[in-house]
Amino acid sequence: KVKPAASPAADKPADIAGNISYHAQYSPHFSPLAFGPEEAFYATAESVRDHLIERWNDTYVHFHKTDPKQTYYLSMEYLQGRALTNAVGNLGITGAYAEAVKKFGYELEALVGQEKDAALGNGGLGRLASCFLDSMATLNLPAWGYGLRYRYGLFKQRITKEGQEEIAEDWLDKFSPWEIPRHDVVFPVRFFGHVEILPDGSRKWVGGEVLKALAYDVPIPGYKTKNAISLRLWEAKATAEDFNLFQFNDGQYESSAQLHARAEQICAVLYPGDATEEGKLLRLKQQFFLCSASLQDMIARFKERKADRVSGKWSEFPSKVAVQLNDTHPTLAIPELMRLLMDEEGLGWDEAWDITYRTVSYTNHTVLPEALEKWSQIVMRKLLPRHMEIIEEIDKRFREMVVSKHKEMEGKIDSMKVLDGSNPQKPVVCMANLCVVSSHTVNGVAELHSNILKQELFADYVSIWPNKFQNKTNGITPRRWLKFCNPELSEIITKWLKTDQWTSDLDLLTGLRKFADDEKLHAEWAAAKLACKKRLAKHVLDATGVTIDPTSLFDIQIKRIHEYKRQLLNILGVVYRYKKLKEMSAEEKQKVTPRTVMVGGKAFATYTNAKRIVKLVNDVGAVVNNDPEVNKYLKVAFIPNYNVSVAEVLIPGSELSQHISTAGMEASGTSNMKFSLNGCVIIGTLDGANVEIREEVGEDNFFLFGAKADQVAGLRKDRENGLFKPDPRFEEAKQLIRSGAFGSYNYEPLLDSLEGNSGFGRGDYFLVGYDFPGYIDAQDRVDAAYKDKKKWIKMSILNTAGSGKFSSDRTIAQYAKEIWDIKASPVA
Ligand code: DL6
Repeated sequence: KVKPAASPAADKPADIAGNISYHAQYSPHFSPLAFGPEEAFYATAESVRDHLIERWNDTYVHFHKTDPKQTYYLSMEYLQGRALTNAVGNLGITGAYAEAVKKFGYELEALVGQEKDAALGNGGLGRLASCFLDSMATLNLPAWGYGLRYRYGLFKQRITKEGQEEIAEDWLDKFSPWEIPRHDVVFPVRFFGHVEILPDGSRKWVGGEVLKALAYDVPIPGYKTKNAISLRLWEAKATAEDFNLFQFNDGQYESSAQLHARAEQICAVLYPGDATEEGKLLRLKQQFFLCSASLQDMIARFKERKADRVSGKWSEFPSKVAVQLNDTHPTLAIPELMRLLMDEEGLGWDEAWDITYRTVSYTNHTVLPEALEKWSQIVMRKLLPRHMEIIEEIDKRFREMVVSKHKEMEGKIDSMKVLDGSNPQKPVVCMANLCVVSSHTVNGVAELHSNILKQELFADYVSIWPNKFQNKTNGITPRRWLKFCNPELSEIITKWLKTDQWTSDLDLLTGLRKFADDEKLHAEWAAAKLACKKRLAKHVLDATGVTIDPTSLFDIQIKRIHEYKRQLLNILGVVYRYKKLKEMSAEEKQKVTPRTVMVGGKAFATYTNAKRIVKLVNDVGAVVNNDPEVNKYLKVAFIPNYNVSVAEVLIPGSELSQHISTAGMEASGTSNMKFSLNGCVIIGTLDGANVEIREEVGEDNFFLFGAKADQVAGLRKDRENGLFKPDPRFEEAKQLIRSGAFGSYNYEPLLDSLEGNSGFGRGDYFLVGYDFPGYIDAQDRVDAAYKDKKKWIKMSILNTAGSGKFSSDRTIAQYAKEIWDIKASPVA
């Protein structure tokens, strides 16, 4: 009944409704007879997209005219989640859209639930990239993200009797209303082939197969600004010329379109299994595809913005372009930029190297040896022969530089080399070393992590380049992670601070400290928390069938399942708690703090021990939840398919969250920041950003336990030498699992990993046994503190009040000033 309006709506609900109606009719993806919640979501999203496109176009034109230095963030992962709430929220049109969709009989929240998560990432690294985009746009920075448009996002996790099952996540099943296919932005990307030496001595990479990279742009709106930046995602394509019509007509359907099939594989999934040689090759292809397409695009834009750049002016490049490598996955940007500058643009090595070095910077996100990428030189040479030559030259020149300028470091060269041929059968390229040698700046993601980089992983380089290494403590966007996901608490904060400016100046939250004992605030705070807990309890019931009590303590651990993150420590603690409850008299139980433990996270499909942990949590839950003697005091729920949208429900409803990695192993963590911001108290080790969170919120408002990072190596040695004496409580917990109390599944390989070095045992590398007693004691302190409601609410308020430092606006402002040297450029 609403009159269609073709032009983008203003912020008037009637106009907006007209525009939604227009999209329902003229951007039809569905039968004209249907306008259910799904159709309404797509029409609404397309209407919002009109606003985004306007801003995004204006921002592009503005940057084109003003030609500022621009940053390009290269990342294999983005965990964008849903976009609708964020888009209307950042544009300041939530109320108008909520009213508009009412005209069609819908609540905006109901439509929001129709959207699929864009899960083009795996965990913290990908979500960090998405938070960074939000902050770049909000701070009006000339900055873009580049990534891959994976057909299937991170798998959907289903929990069955056997444990985790993985199902392809089809986020593009219908279509994504947020992306704009750019048929005008296409670049060739070559694989395989060989290097030819031309008569003038220059080199050229020829032959092999050439695919096309097609751009899809996702506009990223800033909060309360006219700027909208781009997340440009590449898709691989083959062309009509690659299609063999003769073979097709001859009935050879598969061979007629071989290149098309190979193109489809490139962006099929994020992190394809790499146990096979084919899998490894595909991953390397993906990485190169991202780097090559993105760099060609940057160079094209560099030229486009000033006519005289077509014929050179290359020395200007680093003052116009900054490239940030998000971990080592986009390392190939280094040799690719060198190749483009030398072989395509005709520069000599020295000039190309100077430009590359001044353009590229690298963020390290892990010190885990297995996560530090090493690529086979054989595979690299086959797939990227010219790049292998360039990497060899970089390695050679680096060694020569050390010998000539840092003689004292000559003996250390082995730890710094780019090419490692120590195993002649399997020579490798050390990607992190290539990044350090070729970047002007290297940063870690929390103070502790950056210190470990300087003192351990990259210590030898520090002697050569003392000023190359920086820290940039991670951050999270306060818009998605408080304002939009927790409207109840946000309103209270705005009311007590008498401003909503905290959403873009998060340090203002410290203003809550002076009300930390105010009873009125306590009552409002507790009511908001309870509302969020009820919403969460409904999610748990819908997703698992487990009923949980919103008055119990909500204790949450959500993150990728990994042995170093120690979900096993958590569940062993639960098993011990269960055992004690079983031994208690009815009177003793009356004194217990009822608790609901929730664990969520995905285990990588081939990571067997992580999958065993998922199974164990589920098995323990099945027994505990159905035990009438215990289930009033303890419930355990494994939350399936943890993703950004699920986190947006879980985090606001949390009271205690677990960040309990072995010290020194979690580079930063970012969910710890989200929890603390939402007034959740942390139980944790001195690891990653926990250290800084504890400093900010105050040590009385953080439950600390466990070994410190600098003790870990010694404790592992002690363990090896038989000097470790396990706490009886640790033994009791393991024994109860071994007794079959939680089913007959064979948990021996998991439990044995906590024992000595025999059998499956790896000598408890992650120190679960060492930290167990401290963990149980800390949990006892939690129980006691929770009984004192006043004390707990005060701790909760002080957590929120101390979270200002962890805004990604702060992090990105530091990158902009201290690494990229870029400045805000707002659209007028
Ligand atoms: O920096 C973002 C994020 C950190 O918060 C996590 O602590 C860290 O584990 C993660 N790193 C990675 C890289 N690979 N691994 N493991 O995902 O980065």
